[in-house]
Amino acid sequence: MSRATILASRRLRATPYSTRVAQMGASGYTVYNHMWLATMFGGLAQDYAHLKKYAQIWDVSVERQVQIKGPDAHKLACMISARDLTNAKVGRCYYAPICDQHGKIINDPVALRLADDKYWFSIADSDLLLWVQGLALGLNLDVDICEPDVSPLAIQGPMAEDLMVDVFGEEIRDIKFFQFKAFPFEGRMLNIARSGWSKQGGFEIYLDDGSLGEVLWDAIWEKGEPYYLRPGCPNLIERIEGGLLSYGNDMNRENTPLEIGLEKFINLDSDRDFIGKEALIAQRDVGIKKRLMGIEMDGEEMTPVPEPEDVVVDDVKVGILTSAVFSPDYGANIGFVMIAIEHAHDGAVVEVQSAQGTRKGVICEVSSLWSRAQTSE
Ligand code: THG
Repeated sequence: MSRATILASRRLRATPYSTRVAQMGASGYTVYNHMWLATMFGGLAQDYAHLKKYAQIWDVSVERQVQIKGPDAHKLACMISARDLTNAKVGRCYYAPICDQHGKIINDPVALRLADDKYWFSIADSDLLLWVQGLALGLNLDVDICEPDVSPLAIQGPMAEDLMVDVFGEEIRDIKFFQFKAFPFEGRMLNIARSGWSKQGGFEIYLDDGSLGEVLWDAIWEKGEPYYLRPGCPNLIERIEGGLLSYGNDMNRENTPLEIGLEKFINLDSDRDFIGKEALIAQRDVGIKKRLMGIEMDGEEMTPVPEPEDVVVDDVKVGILTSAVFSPDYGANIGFVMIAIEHAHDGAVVEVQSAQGTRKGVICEVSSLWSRAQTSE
């Protein structure tokens, strides 16, 4: 890989917290929704160990909101979402994969219902705004669609709740997982959800005024000491252990939700219609040909894979490794593979032909990576 750096420009958008992230020592970045996203501070393993014990503050502004507002907002939200939002409640979040007419995933956002006639789709890394605006225009729907000035700030880790209580008050404890409530801050009401892209627990604060970015960051930072607060970011090791899938890495426009194990979020048997439904029913009827699975690999400690690597059985390529890294708590290299259905079962043995050497791999369910990472601690 090249060691050259990325040159900053207006096209690569800064966030309301970018100055703090830089001051506090981000040591690596990626680009996500045309924005800077830190990937590392002290190092992947150090950030990971800290995240699993204390509290971290994450600039996740890259989780941009596609706002749909107006008389047809609910209708459009239901149409685009493979998750059934028919009875979506105000104040709740829903993991809501979005498919095209072929059932292929365009994005896998978290949907928030803010009001009867207002949704935010908190998106992964693809330009969902264009798809939603195009549909509204083509279908002549009475909605207003935009990317509002909303930049989530996440507080994650086992000590996140106590820290949030110190900043926003005891009522923070009443927020249930994947629900949100509004809290006053600097004369505004900010939506705060119990959610976030880690399995350590925590909150996401949807700041809706970018000019308050540093004020919000500093207000939390000042209360952070008892909780060993440090800056952080979505962590590769922790999210693989936790089975959190990354759009663009573990799935993309070539995959359907059935292939990546999201069928539990999608009801294909109800009357309701949504884009991609027929294609998904057809795929379910013939059966999927490949599936996303977990994998444990032996050999030297792996560093992140920049390219998908071949997964081979008897010299025949049967899949690709989509993400991988060494996990200290698991005590092995772990990752995800998109693998032919014949091999997509617990205990299947494969060979991974990695740029970091050929190694043996054993397939498992995505969810079983988590349990093993707990028990070996
Ligand atoms: N928070 C917000 N927006 C986001 C993300 C987020 N946008 C991009 C990306 N992350 C979307 N992908 C996911 C994937 C999984 C989850 C959240 C966002 C997640 N899943 C829970 C789990 O797997 O345990 C449960 C989901 C459920 O029960 O509905 O949290 O992180 N704002």
